[in-house]
Amino acid sequence: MPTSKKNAGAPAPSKNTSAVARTPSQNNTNPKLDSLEQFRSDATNQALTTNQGVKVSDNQNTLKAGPRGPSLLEDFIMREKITHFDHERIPERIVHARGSAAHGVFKPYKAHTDLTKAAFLLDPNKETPVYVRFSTVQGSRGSADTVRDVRGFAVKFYTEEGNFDLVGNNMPVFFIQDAIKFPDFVHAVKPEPHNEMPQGGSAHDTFWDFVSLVPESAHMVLWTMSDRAIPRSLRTMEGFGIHTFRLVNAEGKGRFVKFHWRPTIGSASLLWDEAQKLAGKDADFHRRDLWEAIDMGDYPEWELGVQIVEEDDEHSFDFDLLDPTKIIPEEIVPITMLGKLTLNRNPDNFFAETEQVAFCPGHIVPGIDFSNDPLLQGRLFSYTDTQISRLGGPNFHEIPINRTIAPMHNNQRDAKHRMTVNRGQASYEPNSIDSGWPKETEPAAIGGGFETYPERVDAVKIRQRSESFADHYSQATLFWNSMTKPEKDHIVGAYSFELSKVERKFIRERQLGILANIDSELCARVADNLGLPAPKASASAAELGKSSLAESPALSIVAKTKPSVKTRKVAILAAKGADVATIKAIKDALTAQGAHAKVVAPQLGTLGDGVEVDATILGLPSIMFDGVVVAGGAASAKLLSESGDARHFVLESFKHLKAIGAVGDGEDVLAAAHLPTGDEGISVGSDTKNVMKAFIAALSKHRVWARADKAESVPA
Ligand code: HDE
Repeated sequence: MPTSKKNAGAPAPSKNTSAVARTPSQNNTNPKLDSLEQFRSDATNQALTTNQGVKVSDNQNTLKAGPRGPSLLEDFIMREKITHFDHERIPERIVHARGSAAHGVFKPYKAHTDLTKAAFLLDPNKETPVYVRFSTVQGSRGSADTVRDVRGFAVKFYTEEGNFDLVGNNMPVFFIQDAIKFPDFVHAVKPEPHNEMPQGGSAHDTFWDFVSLVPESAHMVLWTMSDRAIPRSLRTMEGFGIHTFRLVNAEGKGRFVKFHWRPTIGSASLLWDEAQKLAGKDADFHRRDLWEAIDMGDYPEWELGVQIVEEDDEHSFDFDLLDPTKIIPEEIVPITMLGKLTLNRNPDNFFAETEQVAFCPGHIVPGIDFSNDPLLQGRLFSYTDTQISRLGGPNFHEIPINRTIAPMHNNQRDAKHRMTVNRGQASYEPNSIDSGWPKETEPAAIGGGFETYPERVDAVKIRQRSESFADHYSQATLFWNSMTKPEKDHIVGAYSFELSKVERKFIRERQLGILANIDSELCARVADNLGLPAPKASASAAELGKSSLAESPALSIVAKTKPSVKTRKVAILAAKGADVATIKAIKDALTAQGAHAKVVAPQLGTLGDGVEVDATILGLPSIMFDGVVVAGGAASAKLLSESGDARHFVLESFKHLKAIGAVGDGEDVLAAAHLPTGDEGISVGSDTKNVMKAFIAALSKHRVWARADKAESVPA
C-alpha cells in the first residue's frame, strides 16, 4: 500500500502556491459531464471573507469592550460564523446513514439495442458519469464499517437523458414483501428505543422478535447471517437491484430483468472475529480501503449484468417474479453482462457529495420501467419524501451532486433553497406568453419523452398478499444447501452469536422454529449452541414451497473465489537488523502481481538501505492485511520472537486463515508463536523467490480454508 502521493512530504502552508494540488484521480473530470464543476470552490490565494464577501481582518478574536471586557453583540463576523456552525448537521438518513462514495464512469460493452432504448446502454464508445454510494443499514453516520449488516449499493447514472438511480443492496433479496411493513422492520432492527443500543448490529431482542414473527424474512435473514454481511471490502461486494424491473426497446418490446453488479476482482468476506476487532481498531476500515484504492489508481470495477425474462415466461418459475424475497437462480437464467463500472475519483467534499446525494428508485430514464413488486412500488414514494425532510425541501435536485447533466426545464417554482433563477413570465403550461415553452416531447424510438410501459391492469382494489408469495422457505433452504462447509459453519456461528445476545428465551425458541423449516441440521446445530431442544419443521406445504434446484453454486462466495492477489494487502513483519535485501525482494514479488506491501515493525524508523518502516505492529495490526511475510535476519527474528505483539500478529493471521510466509531466520518467529509446521498456507525457506511463489499461490485463494478446524483452537 504505497502512501497517497498527496501525503508525501506535506508542504508547509504557503500564501503563494499558484495551483491547487489535485491527485491524479481527481484530474480526470470532464467538465461537460460533471454536474459539480461550476460549484467547486477553491480558496488558494483567496482572502478569507464573510458569507457576504467582506474581507476579514481578524479571525482570532471576538469583538470585545476592551481586551478583558465582555463580547459585543455587534460582532457580525463572529455571529455569522457561529450561527452557520450551529446548523452544520442535517438529519442523517433513517436507514443507510453510514456511507462512503466515489465518482466513476459506466461504459456498455456494445449497443444493447434489442434490450432497451436507454441511451447510456447504446453506445460502447460513450462513458456515462456515475456516483456510487455504499452503506450499512442499521447504524448511525459514525458507526463502524465492519458490522454484520446488509450493505447498500446505490448508483446514480448521470445519463444524457436524465438521472437513472439503481438503488440496490449487496444481497439479492429483502426482509419483507410489502412496503407497508418497512417502518416496522426498521423500528425493530434499529437500536432499541429505550436505551439506543446496540449500535450497528442486529443482535438484539427487537430485531429477532420481529423476524421470528415474520417468516417471509427467513431467506434474507439467512443471507445476513452469512459471510455476505461482512464483506472484506466494498470493492469485493456483489450488488443487486433486487426487484424485477423492465427494459423496453425502441420497438416498445418490454422484458423483465433483474440487475446484478459483479466485482471484477471477485468477492471476498471477513471472518467474524476479524470484523468485530476491526470495528474497534479501524471503524473506517471499508471507507479507508475504498479511498486508498482509488487514490492509488487501483480503480474498483464491477460488471453490470441482467437476468432477462421474456414476458411470456413471467409465470414459468416456481416463485413469483414480483416477490422481492426470491432470486432467480443463475443456473436457471444466466446473467448477460451489459457493461462495466469503474470508480476512479474520490469526492472533493464528503458532506457536499456523499451526504447530500439523494437516490430515488423512481429516477428512471426512457427504456427502463418498473414492475409491480409491492416493495418497489412503496419505495417509489418513500425516497423523494425522505429527501424533503433530510435535505430541507423539494429543491434537493438542485444540489450539485444531484443535478442532472441533461437540460432541465419545467414550471416547478420556488420553495426552500431555490437556486435556479427562472426567467420569463409564464410558469404554467399551456401558455402563450412565453410561446408555450417548455413543451412536451413525443415519445420516440430514441431521445423522446418518457413513456410508461402500457401494462394491462384490470383488477379489483384489494389489500391482499398474492398466494404466489406464500413460499417463505424453499429459497432459504436452497441458499443453505449451496454453501461450502466453512460458509455453513459461519452461518451457524452467526445465528448462535446473535441469538445468544437475545434476552428473551421465547424469541430464541421461536427463531429455532423458523430454522427448523429451513434445514434440520442448521436448526439442530444452532439449538445445541443455545442449549435448547431443536424443534421440528412446522410450516405448511405452501410456506415450505418447492425449489426446482437442489443447489445453486453461484450463491457461494468461497466456491467461486477468483484466484488473484491484485490489490491484496500484505504485511512484511520486520525489526531492527532485518535483512533489507529480502524485504525489497518480497516487496518486488508482491508489487509485480498487483498486491501491496507495508513494512510493519515494533517501532517506526529506518531499517537501513532506504527501507523505511511504514507502520507499527499496534498501528496496523494483522486484521488490516490479507497475509504476512516475516523478513529474514537473525537480530530481527530474535526481537520479533521476543515480542508478544509480533507473535500475536502471526498467530492471529493463522487464526484468520491468512497466507503466511517466512524467509530465513523469520521462520523462528513462527516457531516462537507455536504455529504448526506443514500447514498448507505457510511457506518458509531461505530462498525468497520460492517462499514468495508459494506465498502468492496461497494468498490468491484469499483464505486457507483447509486450516479452519486447526485455527479454531487458537484463542481470539
Ligand atoms: Fe431503502 N430507503 N427502502 N431499500 N435504501 C432509503 O432513502 C425504503 C429498500 C436502499 O446511499 C431511504 O435517502 C423503503 C430495498 C439504499 O443514499 C428511505 C423500503 C433496497 C439506500 C428508504 C426500502 C433499499 C436506501 C433512507 C421498503 C434494496 C441508501 C434515506 C419499501 C433494493 C441510498 C434515503 C443512499 C435508503 C426507504 C427497502 C436500498 C427512507 C420504504 C429493498 C441502498 O427513503
